[in-house]
Amino acid sequence: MFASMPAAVNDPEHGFCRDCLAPQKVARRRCEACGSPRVVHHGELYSLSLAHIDCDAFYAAVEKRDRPELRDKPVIIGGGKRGVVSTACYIARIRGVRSAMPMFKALEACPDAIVIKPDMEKYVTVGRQVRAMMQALTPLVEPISIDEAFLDLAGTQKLHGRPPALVLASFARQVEAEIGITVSVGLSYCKFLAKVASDFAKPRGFSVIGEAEAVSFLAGQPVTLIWGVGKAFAATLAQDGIRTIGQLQTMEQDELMRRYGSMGMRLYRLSRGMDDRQVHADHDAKSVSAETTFDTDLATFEDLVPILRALSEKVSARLKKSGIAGRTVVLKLKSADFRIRTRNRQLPDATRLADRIFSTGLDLLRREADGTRYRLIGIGVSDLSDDGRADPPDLVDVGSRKRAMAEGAIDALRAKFGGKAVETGYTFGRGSRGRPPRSDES
Ligand code: TTP
Ligand code: MG
Ligand code: MG
Repeated sequence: MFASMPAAVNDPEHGFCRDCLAPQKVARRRCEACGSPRVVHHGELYSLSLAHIDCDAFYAAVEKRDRPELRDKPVIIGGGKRGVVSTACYIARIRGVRSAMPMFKALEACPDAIVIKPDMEKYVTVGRQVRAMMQALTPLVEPISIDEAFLDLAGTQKLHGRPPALVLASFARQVEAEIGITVSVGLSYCKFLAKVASDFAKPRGFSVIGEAEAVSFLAGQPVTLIWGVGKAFAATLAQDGIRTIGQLQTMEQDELMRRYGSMGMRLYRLSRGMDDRQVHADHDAKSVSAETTFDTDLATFEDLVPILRALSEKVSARLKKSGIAGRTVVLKLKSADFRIRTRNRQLPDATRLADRIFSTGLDLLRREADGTRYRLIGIGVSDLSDDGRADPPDLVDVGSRKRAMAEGAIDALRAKFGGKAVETGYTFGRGSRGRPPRSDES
């Protein structure tokens, strides 16, 4: 039926129902066929093909699926050593609970919440199932994190017999029916706005941002909507009197670049809805790491620490250079008898900071420094993503923000004077014992 739709369906009257998928001939609030209020109308509905899909309250949704008695209760996933909220269901969010909030604060806001410790293995499995379903729609699926991905559906209409918008709505229904969690879909012409759109009407959302309204839509939005504009950068912009994307739209490219360097270019382009980044399928590097083999085996924690520090800095430098960040820190050790040990830990947020990579690696190393003689150590991060949301100011660990700022300053000095200009306590004067003589990196 849909394959025979005329190509020029960029007609605001056209739409469909997200519940029964029936086409809508006129713009009404309820579906002509089933009466559902979940109808979508948009002038570019059948010409847009770049989507971002993100699962709603992902960890909490998986737990609710497995414990239906929790369906109408406020549920928080989190706890553990750091005592922060990983995620909260939408009922708990209405009461003020947010990701990364210290647990005691979350429970102040919502004392009757049910707190569940994360079961990462389960979430990874569900994340993979959702991803496999996405890959059945198009080979161009670019995962961004455990619960979200970009999809490029251009040219798939013939295969599916219907335009991308309908394929996506049908996908959302299928995930609900087969996996038992919900997703939100953003449909646009570029990655930036597809992601903005998927975030716009959560949960169970389906938002469309077309080329026609991109600039006017963006004009009224805060600068923090732009990829890479976190709290700190937003504060810098606010000092310069810039709060909305509309203000950026009135500024010249030269001025933005003069003021904010490479970020200025991003502000210039994204504020105008210009984003030509392609969707890359998932076969690129899955992790960034560095490792080194020693001349003679090392067994003590003290000997291994400075090497770990140097390697963490190497990994961090590469992440920063590529504009990516990783959420899982992986420590690798090879013992004198060639047995490989890998230990990993997931962080609450992706990082690209040497300090975070190192301190997490250090925690992991402590347990492995048990007298075993090692011939190799490596550190890396996986679960890679764009660095836009990496390293937010840490609510619990007030020191970490200062360290992040210090690391930014060190990076700037290194950029100016070369890599060796600044050395931190651990790598400085590491002497002759902690020598990484050969550096065989992966
Ligand atoms: P998100 O997609 O950012 O959040 P969410 O799926 O919980 O909620 P939303 O409906 O707004 O998309 O993150 C996916 C999962 O990653 C989330 O369920 C838990 C985990 N996570 C953390 O552990 N810590 C964090 O600070 C955030 C933001 C997410
Ligand atoms: Mg999500
Ligand atoms: Mg997500």
